[in-house]
Amino acid sequence: MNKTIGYFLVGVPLFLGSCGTEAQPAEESMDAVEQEMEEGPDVEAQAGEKNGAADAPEARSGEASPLLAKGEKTSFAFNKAGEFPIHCEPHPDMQMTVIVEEGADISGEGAVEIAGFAFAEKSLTIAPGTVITWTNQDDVKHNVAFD
Ligand SMILES: [Cu+2]
Repeated sequence: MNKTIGYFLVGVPLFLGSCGTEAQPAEESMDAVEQEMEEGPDVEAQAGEKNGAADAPEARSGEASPLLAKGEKTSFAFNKAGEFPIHCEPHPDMQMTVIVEEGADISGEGAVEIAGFAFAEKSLTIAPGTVITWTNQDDVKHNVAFD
């Protein structure tokens, strides 16, 4: 009995010791795996959204959406840093500016309502790669045109 207990007592610290040293890297790698798994679906979701807005043309001067009836949407991808002045072709007084710069709070995707003969945002600062979707809420047709 004593030999068994002794062996057991000796064995436990060894076991704990080996377990302790191995457990931490294992947990770290598990965290890394979990983070990768967490990032995985997000990346896929973003890719999916981009695919969903894959039709979204690159925002650039001279580009313009079709006229949007009430409830219709249009999307543009902003991949390059810079300022993008926007207006509505039937109503040139309707204006806004999208500012694209690294580190902006808005990334991935953003939305702007068009209502009351105005873009809901006068100025919108977004990170490169963001897709902005405009939705017309007016009975009158509007569009999104780049100066
Ligand atoms: Cu308009």
